[in-house]
Amino acid sequence: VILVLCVLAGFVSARWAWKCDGGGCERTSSLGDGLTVDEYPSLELCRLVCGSSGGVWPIPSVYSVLNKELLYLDVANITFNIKTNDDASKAFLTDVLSYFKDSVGPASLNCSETVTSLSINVEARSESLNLNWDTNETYTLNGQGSSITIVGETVFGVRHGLETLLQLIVKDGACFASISSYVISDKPFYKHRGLLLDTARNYLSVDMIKRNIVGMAMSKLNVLHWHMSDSQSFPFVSSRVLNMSRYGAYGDEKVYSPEQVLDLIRFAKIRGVRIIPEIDGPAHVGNGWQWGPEAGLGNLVVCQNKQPWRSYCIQPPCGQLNPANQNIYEVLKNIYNDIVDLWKNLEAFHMGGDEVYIPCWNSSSEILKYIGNNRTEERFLDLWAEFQAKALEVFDSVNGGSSASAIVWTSSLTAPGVVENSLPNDRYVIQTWVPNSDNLPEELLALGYRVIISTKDSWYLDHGFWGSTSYYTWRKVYDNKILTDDGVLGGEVCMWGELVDDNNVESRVWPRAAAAAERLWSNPSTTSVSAEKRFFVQNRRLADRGIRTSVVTPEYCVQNEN
Ligand code: CP6
Repeated sequence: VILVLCVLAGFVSARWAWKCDGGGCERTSSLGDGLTVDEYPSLELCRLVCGSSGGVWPIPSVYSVLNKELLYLDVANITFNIKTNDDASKAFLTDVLSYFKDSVGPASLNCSETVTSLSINVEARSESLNLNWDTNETYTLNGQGSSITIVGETVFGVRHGLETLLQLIVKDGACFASISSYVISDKPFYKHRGLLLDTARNYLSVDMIKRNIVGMAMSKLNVLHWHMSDSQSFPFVSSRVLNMSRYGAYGDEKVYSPEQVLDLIRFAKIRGVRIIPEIDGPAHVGNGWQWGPEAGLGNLVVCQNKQPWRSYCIQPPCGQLNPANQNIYEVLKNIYNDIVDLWKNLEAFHMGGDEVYIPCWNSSSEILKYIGNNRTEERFLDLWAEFQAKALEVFDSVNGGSSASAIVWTSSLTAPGVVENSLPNDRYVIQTWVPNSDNLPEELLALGYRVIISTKDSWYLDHGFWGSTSYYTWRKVYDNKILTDDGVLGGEVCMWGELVDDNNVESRVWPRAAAAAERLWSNPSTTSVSAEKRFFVQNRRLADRGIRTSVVTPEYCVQNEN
């Protein structure tokens, strides 16, 4: 009976074979009695052997196959050897390796192939545990039969190597397989490879943020830009200014406590992701700031909820900080202090600085009194620049005097002709969100600013809020080639939160953020056309890890070459 079952099982798996025809993987139509040469039992295995760069996403700089013969692995028995110069790096890599073990999949169930046990040797050459724009993320990955060696300049490079290795260990029914011998050497094109999540328009649970961080780690994205606050809500629990979340959160549970923030920072770091927090201002504020008068601090915010909103802001509900009231800086200082306490080594901080609407300030008698009779646009821009300078000064005062980079969005304050006199180019990094047709990024680079690019016509994942129905497909995201100037730190795809919450955010972010990830890590000269098959594989990996990623094509196109 057992013999009959085995023959049947062989028969069935043969039906579902994929054939490597040199250029790609084709579903075989033959009902055979087992696999012939160049036939593989699963599409994933076929792509590993036959597809470009083993199906690895983002595509590595160098990928050479020395022996493509399959090797079946006993993933329950992996020996790890960690080589570092210090205990902290060793402890960090121990955490990364346990992430690796948890991610490789359930230990081999009942694999009928002969399995080899794996020995994974990892080495981080330098001692730095800081993840920032100077971090060297280079790695080499050398697979020689059952022995795998990953060498990175830093632990973060090693981590990327392990992420690549995860993609090269492919599940095949009850077995895990890899190819026998290969060498990969890899490094990122851009230093800053980000995803913006907005938890102010709608609350996202800590678990949901973590799920997105896992997707980021899988695609070697390294910055989670956390847009924590906006005019609608202030969910961050500031221990020094508890009123912010008391007045500003959507509910008692819809907050991020200090413990949760610490947990997220740590969770992200193990996955090679640094979280850059954004407390937006002086515009995009409101909820959370309304307690000033009761506390004897005066009006901290002006135009809050003022109608008709189009006269006072760009998006309702209106609200802008009141720069005539010096108490706002003491409150900001306390909020920043809590942020600095949690983040410790905060080397980049996002100050927002977007979409200040001058008519709001111009409608406040308090502010008009403060600025005197000169009510020109230049005077209001000066007031705004004064806000940025004072906010940065209080930030510096609590950040141990270290000069972290301050990131701001492009706005009328960052226009050439204004920006040079408002924001020193050695302190500010400017995040551009103009369409590709606009040459503002070039102009800012010429003025000596470093920039992060979030192209509005390709990298805004929230499209729809402004009434358009066009959908930003993964191809459009992938094909958005950004400037390659040294001053371009990289880019971010933005998931603004007006129309997403825990129910749909994952499927709007994924797999498009993975498309941006390859643009930012590999920056291939080719387009999405040649990346398509690997991209489909990556999307399956995301789904296999439990991420509710969107499907981007009929499965037919995933299974067939043409
Ligand atoms: N929220 C904040 C937003 C946007 C910005 N800042 C935004 C503007 C235009 C589009 C999408 C998003 N929702 N705080 C601009 C940086 Cl099309």
